[in-house]
Amino acid sequence: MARKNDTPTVQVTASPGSGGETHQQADGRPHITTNHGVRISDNQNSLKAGDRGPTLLEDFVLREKIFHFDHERIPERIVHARGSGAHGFFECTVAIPELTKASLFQKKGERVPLFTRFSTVAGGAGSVDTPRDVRGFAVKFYTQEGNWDLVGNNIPVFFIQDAIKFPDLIHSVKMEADKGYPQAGSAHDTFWDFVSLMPESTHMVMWAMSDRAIPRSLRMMEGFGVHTFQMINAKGETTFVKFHWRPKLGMQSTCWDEAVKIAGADPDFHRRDLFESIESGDFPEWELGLQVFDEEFAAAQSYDVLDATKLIPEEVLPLRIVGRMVLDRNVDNFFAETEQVAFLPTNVVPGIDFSNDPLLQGRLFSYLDTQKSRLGTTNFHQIPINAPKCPFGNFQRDGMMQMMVPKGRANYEPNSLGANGEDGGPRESPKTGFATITTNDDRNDPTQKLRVRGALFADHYSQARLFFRSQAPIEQAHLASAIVFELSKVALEPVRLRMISNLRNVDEGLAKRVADGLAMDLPAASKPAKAPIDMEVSDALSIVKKGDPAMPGRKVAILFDEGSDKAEIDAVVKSVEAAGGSALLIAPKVGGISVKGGTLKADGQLAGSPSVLFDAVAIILTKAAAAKLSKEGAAVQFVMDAYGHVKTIGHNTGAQALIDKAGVEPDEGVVSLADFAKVAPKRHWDRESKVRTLA
Ligand code: HDE
Repeated sequence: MARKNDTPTVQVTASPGSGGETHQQADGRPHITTNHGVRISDNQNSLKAGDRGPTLLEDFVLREKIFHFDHERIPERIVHARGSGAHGFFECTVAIPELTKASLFQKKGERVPLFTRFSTVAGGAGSVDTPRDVRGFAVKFYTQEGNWDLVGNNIPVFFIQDAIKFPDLIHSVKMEADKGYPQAGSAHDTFWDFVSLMPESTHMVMWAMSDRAIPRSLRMMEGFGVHTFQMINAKGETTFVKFHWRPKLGMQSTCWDEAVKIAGADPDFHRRDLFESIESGDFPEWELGLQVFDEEFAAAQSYDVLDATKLIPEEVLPLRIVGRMVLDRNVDNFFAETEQVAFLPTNVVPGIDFSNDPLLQGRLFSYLDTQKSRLGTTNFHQIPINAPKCPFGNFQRDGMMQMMVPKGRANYEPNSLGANGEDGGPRESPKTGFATITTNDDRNDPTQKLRVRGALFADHYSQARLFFRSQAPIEQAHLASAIVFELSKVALEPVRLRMISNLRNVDEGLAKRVADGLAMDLPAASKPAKAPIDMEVSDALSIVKKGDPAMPGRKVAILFDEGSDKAEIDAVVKSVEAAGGSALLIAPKVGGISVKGGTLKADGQLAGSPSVLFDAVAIILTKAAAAKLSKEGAAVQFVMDAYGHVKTIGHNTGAQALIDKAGVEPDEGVVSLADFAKVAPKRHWDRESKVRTLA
């Protein structure tokens, strides 16, 4: 269930056993093993049939090694594929409880761990570090209230205003679809074609063609959340905010000629620079600044603050520096951490919220989706780099690569298993949980974002009552009996009681029948959120009231044996088929059986063709055969079941002994062969009270 994500340690070569000397070689080095822990004696030679023979399929060591290698790659990010990341921390330098209740901003000096990934946008994972391009600037804060991902860029605006244009923008900037080039660059037809047709891109093009797009170092770039976000404090007061990262080292760019030459001299220029500076203890650092404003300010600007192609000049709205980010630890493993880190703009914590920026709104869909495609499983949040460092747990279960082993049976909510001494699992936190800011971004717009249902949705019982009351008496009895049966299987007594309490709001009689059926006292009725009303009974809700079933599509069994009259059998077959049903012959033996008037083969053998497989049965026997079958369990059961299941039973006079043995009492459903086809598909419900007790 809830679990803490301890710092992950990945042992590449050690046996994953209990550790200790037995799992180490004499020189202290771990044994190399297969993925399943078996020590490998020879990691140099595959198993062959003779020293020059073919490699053997039996060589599981070789096969596992190559198999795993074959699957080492995962899909690269559709954008921002080339990136470099590092661990670090965020420190609050100015507490801002008046703006936000987010835990990481509550106390000066408080730190939270984080992971930051910088990236280019257009190039593939193996492309160079210094093309002219926007740089991604994505930060995952592992706060005590869950992960907050601030997934920004090094440029404060964007090319497009609405997420629906993003696939077009990216298709146009990436290598051209037919040629497969250029790699990692916007200097080509399709990109400029697109932006020339999209005037809203013009502002971003200014930035993208500026020296900001050829940074000297990842450590010397500004970062921006780009969109307008919202903050909410403990009193419920909200404010708009834009996020800015300011590098301690100041900003610096390369010359274009330099960038081009660096691409050849050191394609990993930025990755190396970041790694080496952290390795040498020269930790890159940024200040976090906020532009905070209200609706009045927003309304007074000449542009819309929800438009991601616009910025708010600092001179108009200065930054408030509230914290610092320090990157002080390189990754241990590029793939496990930098490649598998999955940023989600939807990762916000209580105190931080979105705005209606249509670009941001689209991003809220995209990232979760893409991580499933990239990392292959909805459980990507369990990968150590993505897992929260605070306790987390819910009722989401299973899926590929499930790493958690939840105990108990509570995998749904609400549940009352806790009252039974079981682990009922986690519950929602109305006070401290994330709650969406309800006001619309345009505070004059009365529309609210609410997790609610309309008032009339609170009527949960009127139509349950309508359904029950519209049923025929026999159907009501079946329904009550079904509930009695199901609840008799429920071992938790409070659950049975609660259910009966609820049933009292449906129909008092039903509740009483169920309570009687379980031999329980009738509990008080539960209090409905909205009192039920009595609706006009609807016959259309009843199966029985819709009338008797017709023959088409129904199956009829004709039980016969040696000596039966073929003419009688043929007549029943004919009448059933004429009415649209199908007739199947059932006998103790399936091969040729001599009957009066010929030989007949059966479609089914009696023991393997019980009457439950048919809608009605006809029994055509000689007296002698009926006497014989009266001692045959399968035959007696055949008739007994047909009777007990209130089916039509047609029979000739010869069959009477078997009919009697099965305890069949005469009623309108026990008929002569002449009348059989007319009533065959019908169930004779009046009989039911004679054969079983109903609630
Ligand atoms: Fe992204 N973006 N984006 N983006 N973005 C991705 O998610 C997307 C946008 C940004 O280091 C993808 O995990 C849409 C703006 C960064 O792992 C994908 C839209 C900004 C990163 C995606 C945008 C960004 C991504 C690809 C238009 C700056 C790399 C792989 C609505 C504020 C994060 C992935 C990392 C990555 C979608 C626009 C920044 C496909 C649909 C604006 C820094 O989900």
